[in-house]
Amino acid sequence: MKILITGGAGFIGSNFIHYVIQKYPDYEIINLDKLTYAGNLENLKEIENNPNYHFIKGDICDRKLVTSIVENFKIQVIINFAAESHVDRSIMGADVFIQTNVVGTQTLLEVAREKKIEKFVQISTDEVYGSLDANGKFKEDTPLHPNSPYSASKASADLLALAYHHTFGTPVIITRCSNNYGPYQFPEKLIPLMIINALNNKPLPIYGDGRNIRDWIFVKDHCEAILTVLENGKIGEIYNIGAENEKTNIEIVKLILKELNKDESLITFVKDRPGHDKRYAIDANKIKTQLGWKPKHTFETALKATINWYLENKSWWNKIISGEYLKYYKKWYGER
Ligand code: NAD
Ligand code: TDX
Repeated sequence: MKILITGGAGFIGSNFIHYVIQKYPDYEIINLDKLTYAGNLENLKEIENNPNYHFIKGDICDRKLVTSIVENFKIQVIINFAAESHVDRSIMGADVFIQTNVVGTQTLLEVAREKKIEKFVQISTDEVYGSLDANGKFKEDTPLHPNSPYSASKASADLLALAYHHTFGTPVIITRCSNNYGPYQFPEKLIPLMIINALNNKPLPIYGDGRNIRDWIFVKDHCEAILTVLENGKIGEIYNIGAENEKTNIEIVKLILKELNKDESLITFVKDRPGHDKRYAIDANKIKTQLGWKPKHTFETALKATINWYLENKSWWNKIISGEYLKYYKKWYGER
């Protein structure tokens, strides 16, 4: 199998590449990544010399480049992880989100159509469904109601993917997963940000009252679900992915502090995120019953493993939390 993975130098993409290379050493993987602030080739250091792995620096919006990769490597499958992925950054400036998440996805779909790709997996998110109150869960047929520029751009990409399937028969499958955590996650997202701030004895900024709820899944379970969908998913279908693990943000932060033996006085309540979604919860029964996938990790053990990973990889994140990150951090949190 020859797979084009876009955004493979980011958090989930790099975890996915490690997972697939280990499981199927004979698969050929081509990683196309623009290396934005979120892309990091260190995530893939251990496999960079693997003869079945190829990295190409480039933009998914570059149709000529994508076409030449598909032709030269005889690509059969595209898995599109590439995206601008942080809600707060989409609030600070949405342009690049529309460019990469919407125009970029459409560019890939166009090449997939033209070159008759065998499968196109669009990695989407539960955020396209919007926000829940205390009851209910997102199902695949829950109406789309994205609330942030980020989620609106991801919902747009989903609609384009479905339209390409409907109109041209492009073999699209969409996955919509809940909040991920694990190794290599960029420390702008809740869990790594809180681990690193706690380790540096810096304030832990909690938006609003800390009672917003997210449904957490370990990244390796997400990767396994994506591979399951790639292998057994039905063309034209959407699959929700989640691990039935709802937690308030304040619960998460307290767990991290406890694990690191740090004082709760580090917790600082700050101005809320504008348009902050209250609750996400995934109903993953379709992938469980139809494709036989289920998560293997419990939150307690996988959170501990994640914290240990950040403890053991200080040089990885120390390099990140300077430069662009510092500018972003000062601007966003300075205003709260
Ligand atoms: P990330 O921000 O860590 O990584 C994104 C990667 O895409 C980076 O390597 C970046 O360099 C690359 N990229 C950005 N723009 C590009 C472009 N124009 N061309 C080529 N490469 C480009 O994101 P992530 O958290 O790994 O998320 C991966 C995918 O999964 C995204 O599509 C996201 O919407 C989705 N998702 C994420 C989560 C989560 O909790 N992180 C949950 C559900 C779905
Ligand atoms: O400093 C913070 N303080 C805080 O209270 C940060 C960064 C976050 N939060 C809150 C906001 C959310 O309620 O924590 C929760 C999680 O925030 P993020 O890590 O930014 O994730 P979220 O906004 O839920 O979106 C994530 O899940 C779905 C990913 O970033 C998306 O890429 C994915 O699609």
